[in-house]
Amino acid sequence: MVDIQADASGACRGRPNPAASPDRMVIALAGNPNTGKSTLFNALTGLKQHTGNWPGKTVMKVEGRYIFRKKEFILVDLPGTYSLLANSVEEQVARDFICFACPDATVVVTDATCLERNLNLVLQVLEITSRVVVCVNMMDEAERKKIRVDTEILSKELGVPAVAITARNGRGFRELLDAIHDVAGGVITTSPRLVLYNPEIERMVTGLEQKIGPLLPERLNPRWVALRLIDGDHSILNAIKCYLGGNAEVKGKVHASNTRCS
Ligand SMILES: Nc1nc2c(ncn2[C@@H]2O[C@H](COP(=O)(O)OP(=O)(O)OP(=O)(O)O)[C@@H](O)[C@H]2O)c(=O)[nH]1
Ligand SMILES: [Mg+2]
Repeated sequence: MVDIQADASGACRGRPNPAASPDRMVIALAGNPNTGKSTLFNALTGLKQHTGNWPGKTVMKVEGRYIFRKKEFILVDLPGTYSLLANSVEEQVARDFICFACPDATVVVTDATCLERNLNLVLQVLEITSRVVVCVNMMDEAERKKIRVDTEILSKELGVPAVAITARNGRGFRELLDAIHDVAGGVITTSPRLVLYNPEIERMVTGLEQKIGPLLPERLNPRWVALRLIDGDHSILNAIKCYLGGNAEVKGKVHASNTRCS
């Protein structure tokens, strides 16, 4: 089993994930608790991650693999979270993996029966990375409740592929695997919908983004880091320090830029 660590030193300094190669993609499975991530993970990898009908079953990330179109995909089942603001261990594990381990794609698993609530996390992930596939799970339940989900419109609105599945019986898997393959391999170029904040915040973001952009690794989104700093999320400074291999100079410069801006 390939060991993928979100904290693999230097993993994100403009270099792809060390576990990745042209024939091996690293895919993160994110989503709200109880949306069926582990059920999907088990179905694709043949492993037996614990699943059950209560939130918070997956606490740490777990890795498995599957082969599709002669390529190896390392699938990482992340803990369920409602946000990526690092307010809990689960949120921090999920955030750090998506931000710093440089997955080739992140699949956000949502529950078709309460899609609106799930989209909050989708928008947060889209602020971090453009390599996203939105997976609309529990279609069997949605149909039972006479809920219709138009994945074509959803995909257009979000700017990334959206695929409807039922993880329990494998419905929609082929389309999902195609979408993951295409996004991870860069066959599809996405244009994720970004949340725009009020003009004052946008001005601050632009200023900060310009200052910290050159200091950050290529695949770490400066807009997202700027938003977190404006939000007063100091854990991001520690995460940057940690994942940039303890580069105190970078941390100091980012910190100074943030202080000047605020
Ligand atoms: N009806 C239906 N139930 C599903 C489907 N997928 C998963 N479930 C059920 O939903 C519950 C939660 O599934 P999990 O796979 O454990 O969810 P999870 O997202 O990994 O949960 P956390 O680890 O807590 O974040 C389980 O009872 C699953 O059997 C589906 O497509 N349809
Ligand atoms: Mg789980």
